[in-house]
Amino acid sequence: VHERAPAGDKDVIIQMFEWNWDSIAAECTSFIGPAGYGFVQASPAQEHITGDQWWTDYQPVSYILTSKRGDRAQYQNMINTCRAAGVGVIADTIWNHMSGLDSGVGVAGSSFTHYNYPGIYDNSSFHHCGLEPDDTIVNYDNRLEVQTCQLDGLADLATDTEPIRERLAAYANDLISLGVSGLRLDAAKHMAATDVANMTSRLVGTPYVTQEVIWGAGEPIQPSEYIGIGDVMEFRYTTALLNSFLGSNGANISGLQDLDDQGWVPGDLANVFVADHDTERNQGSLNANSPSNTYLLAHIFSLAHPFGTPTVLSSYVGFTDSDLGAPNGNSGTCSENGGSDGWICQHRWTAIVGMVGFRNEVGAASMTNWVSASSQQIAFGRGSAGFVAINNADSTWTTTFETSMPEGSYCDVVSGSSVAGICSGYSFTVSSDGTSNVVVPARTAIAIHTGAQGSGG
Ligand code: AAO
Repeated sequence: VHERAPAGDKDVIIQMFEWNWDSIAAECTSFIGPAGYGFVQASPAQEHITGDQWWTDYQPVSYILTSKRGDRAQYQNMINTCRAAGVGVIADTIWNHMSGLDSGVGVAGSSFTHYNYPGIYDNSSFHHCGLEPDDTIVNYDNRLEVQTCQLDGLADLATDTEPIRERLAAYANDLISLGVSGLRLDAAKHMAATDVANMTSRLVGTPYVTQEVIWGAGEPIQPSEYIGIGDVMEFRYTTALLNSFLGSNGANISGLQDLDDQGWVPGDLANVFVADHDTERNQGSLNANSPSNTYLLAHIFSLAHPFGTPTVLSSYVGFTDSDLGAPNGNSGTCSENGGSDGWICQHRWTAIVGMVGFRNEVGAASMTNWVSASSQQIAFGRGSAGFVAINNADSTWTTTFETSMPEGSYCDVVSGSSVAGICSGYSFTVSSDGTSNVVVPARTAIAIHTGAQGSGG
């Protein structure tokens, strides 16, 4: 079992999709650390195929730590700088496969062919499943095919054999030796859970582990098979937020109270997210183009609800193009409350930063005072430390909420923050009986917590 941040105690991860190492380092110091995030998940570090598309990263060709985003020294500097700002780095790692190309030269100069990576792997290092004409996965209802054929034609490493297990554990341990705090295991579903467990048992220390195992209807491979290893990315949560906030497929946000009840992986082993880099592209989730503020409201929900360890995707515009690589030479840039130069900088949005503060303040406090005024209006508290109301309807929600919070005047952290006791956004009072009279405009939310007291605004 691997390390994880205690619930609510600086446990929020930002997926810094495609940000280069120098820009992540700078952002850790100037913003991410002070804002109270726990971790940044950086794009893959190992040498990959050349090309302008973002997905070149997911076709590794060697274990040299040189990618589009920087070299080994820059990666080390990013880890050191982020750690000094109180932020751990999670490495996105690829254990399942190598490239899908017939031949080429990687970004660090390594020559390769589909099944030959000189000095590392040869033809015998790969599964050749023989179940499909070109060995590429077609049928997700066949466990053996999913785990021994090729995902998108990517050369499938024989993770059931000793040399491969040894090589991949050495790769992960190299990253750990540089100081990474955790690992994302890309395409974990395409490796047998016993293979993954064997390799993680060889890791030095107890890094946080989150595994990409996409649940699919009727598929034999289940996310639950992987929970003994570490966290699992719970895509059913992502789908539920998509449907609930859009009011599609009969779902509504009033159905999101008890998420331990849904047959998903347990909350303390679930890594949850409104969107990741795949789903923002393939309509598998809400994204920054979603209507009626639903993308932001879903983030507020995700950071307020106790279920799971949340990841916030920070990405760039143009994700509707499935190939487009990152802007500005992969150098992430933000303005005060958002992005610039093509970057969106979701992690800087006022409401998201405010809710990270909320989450850190409420910690492991359980949900209290759940109320749902209609199918698209919910509110709940977190112990006596915080209270949130989300109005995902097209009409104003005016009511007297019962909170469990102490009497006081609090800043709404969705619209602003508390600066020396003055609220830069709205403020709300809680009276001695815990009630608060609140007006929540259509398609907005309000959130207050004991760490942001103040008045005015
Ligand atoms: C590129 C080219 C390809 C070319 C290949 C080789 O695009 O045309 O063949 O190179 O030369 C990324 C890109 C790929 C890219 C690849 C390598 O997305 O386009 O290929 O880099 O450069 C499956 C896997 C999952 C994987 C996902 C994309 O299970 O692990 O496909 N995600 C990760 C990364 C991803 C990356 C890779 C893996 C590869 O996050 O960025 O690919 O390293 C169902 C199945 C899922 C399956 C999806 C998509 O999901 O259950 O297992 O994911 O289909 O095939 C609902 C359903 C759910 C369904 C989902 C589909 O949610 O409930 O069952 O919809 O959206």
